[in-house]
Amino acid sequence: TPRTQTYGARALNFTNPTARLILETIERKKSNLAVSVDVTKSNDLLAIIKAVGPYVCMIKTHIDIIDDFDFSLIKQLQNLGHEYDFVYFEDRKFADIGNTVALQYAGGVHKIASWAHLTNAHPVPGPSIIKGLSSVGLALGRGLLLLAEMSTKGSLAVGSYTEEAVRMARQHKDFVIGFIAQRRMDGIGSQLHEDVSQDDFLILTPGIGLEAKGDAMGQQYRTPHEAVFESGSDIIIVGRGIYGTDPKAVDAIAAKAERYMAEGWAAYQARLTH
Ligand code: S5P
Repeated sequence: TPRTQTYGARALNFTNPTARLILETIERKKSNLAVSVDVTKSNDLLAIIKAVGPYVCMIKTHIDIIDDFDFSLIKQLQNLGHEYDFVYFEDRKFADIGNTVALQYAGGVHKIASWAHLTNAHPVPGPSIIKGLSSVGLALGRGLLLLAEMSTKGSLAVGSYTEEAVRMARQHKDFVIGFIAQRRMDGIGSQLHEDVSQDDFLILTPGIGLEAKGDAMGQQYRTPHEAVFESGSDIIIVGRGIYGTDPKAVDAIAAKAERYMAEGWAAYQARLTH
């Protein structure tokens, strides 16, 4: 099963080029760490990416929180991506009808589809949201994650909602490459007599922290070991646990990234042999 396959071997389970690129990058860099850089100034964003670049397979952005956004920032982001060998995940959390999300994904100020390898969507509108986004992203080789679960206290993405999200993904495996979730989704949402044993989806897990248990706004943290070893997650997403409160403290930020990378990789290696 995917849980005990190496990342490199799992690249062959996918036809989507972004899924393959992510798995090959993880294998090459021996890092299943994605850093979520939720800062509001372009210069801080670039400085943090430079600091954590050597330790990540992926950088997750919220491009719409950048106060001084100018499209020239994208070229600089792409250069760093090439220099340090990681992919971009724009955490846009699309949630509208197909026609609207296609416009939001392709255009506006941020032109997400033109640079983000990966983005995500809430399954709440149903399969039409995948249709809309894939009409833009599929031909570009992009990938999509569905938010099957959330890390927050009282999340409504549970039970049959999560199961339906997995069913929607199974119908669109060319474009939907995985989930934002807190655990593996293997077998979840499968219909009677359906063989899903060969299904592979990437599980990206936010709400990861080694020190805090949560924040004042409902975020809940688990450790890399809990996510990757116990729950079978593939990629840990870490934000404030790495960049803390001072975006200028780049040495401390780099050291934290190295630590999370080591913890995430150790948990994966332990998983392979258990
Ligand atoms: O369920 C979720 C899904 C996401 S994508 N919970 C989350 O926290 N996220 C995102 O992960 C969130 O938008 C933020 O960018 C990041 C977590 O940041 P941290 O600082 O709490 O690690």
